[in-house]
Amino acid sequence: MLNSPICKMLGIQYPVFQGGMAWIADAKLAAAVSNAGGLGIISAMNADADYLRGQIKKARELTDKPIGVNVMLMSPHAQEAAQVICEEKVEVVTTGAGLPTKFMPAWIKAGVKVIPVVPSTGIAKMVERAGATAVIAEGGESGGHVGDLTTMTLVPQVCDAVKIPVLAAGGIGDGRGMAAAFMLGAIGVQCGTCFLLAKECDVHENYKKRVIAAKDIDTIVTGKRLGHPVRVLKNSFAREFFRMEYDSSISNEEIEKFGTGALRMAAKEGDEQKGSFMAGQISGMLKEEKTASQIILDMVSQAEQLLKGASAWVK
Ligand code: TUI
Repeated sequence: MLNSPICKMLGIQYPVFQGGMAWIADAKLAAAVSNAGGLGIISAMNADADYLRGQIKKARELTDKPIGVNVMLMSPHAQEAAQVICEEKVEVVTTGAGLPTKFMPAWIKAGVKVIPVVPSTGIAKMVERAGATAVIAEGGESGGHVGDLTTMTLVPQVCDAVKIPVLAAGGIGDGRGMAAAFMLGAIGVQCGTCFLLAKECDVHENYKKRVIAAKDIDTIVTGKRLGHPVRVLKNSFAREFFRMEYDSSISNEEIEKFGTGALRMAAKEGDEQKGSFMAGQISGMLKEEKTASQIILDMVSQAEQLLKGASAWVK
């Protein structure tokens, strides 16, 4: 059976984290993933303390397994989310879109394991020094906020740079990706896009339909000019955003305004024109809805087969 040190460290069965996708990763999805043996993660997104506390309490009713919370560090409510995480004694906090170091002493003091998402070796070393339990090295194949490096190049370099365990994210959607991540030195994976298609994921059905319909080349990175590049599915919103970025007569403020609320419009209203459908480059591989449990079991069993068979290459 596929097992790794992160399973024992966190008290989970399979080394699979579900990404804390804003407007999508709620208590229901996180509890389903944790019940399936992975680590379910609630997104604190841009919401206030009451929302997050409510989601944590709801998840606790749905599962007795460990859960995580993702703090999006660009959120104006990051500070209050950080405090709720301490008060509710969440087992794991993951962070994204910024440096979590100022929050880490309080989390560590409260017994919360801190596992930041990192886009580079420098940031990985910084959070290791600050007491991180592990890091998630996320390549630019992922959906949402992306760094510059690919998973293939980032993961082994982060593994060389730090002593703490490394999980891989970005472009991992089946057992092939998971086995490859282990070969690169990772001891687990985090997947976002494939959990969009979990039956327990209540994202709008148009979002799921778009991911299923997407081909390999159907994502694009927008937001580079604003300093927060975001990978999304191509649609009229994404094309217009991209065009505005290349028009020097349009100010950054106007572009920001154009993007405001677009993720919510995709995730909650399924607005195919004005919505921002964040999704990774593996969208083209995903063809059907499955339960969270089936997603994890299919991925893990395929990875096991591949890793067992890998010695066939060595004569
Ligand atoms: O955070 C993510 N993915 C996200 S956050 C998000 S919400 C959003 N909505 C609109 C615009 C921007 C964000 C959607 N998807 N993934 C983890 C991740 N973290 N990827 C890259 C990073 C990262 C980048 C820079 C982590 C640290 C970092 O530090 C350097 C710095 O300059 O802050």
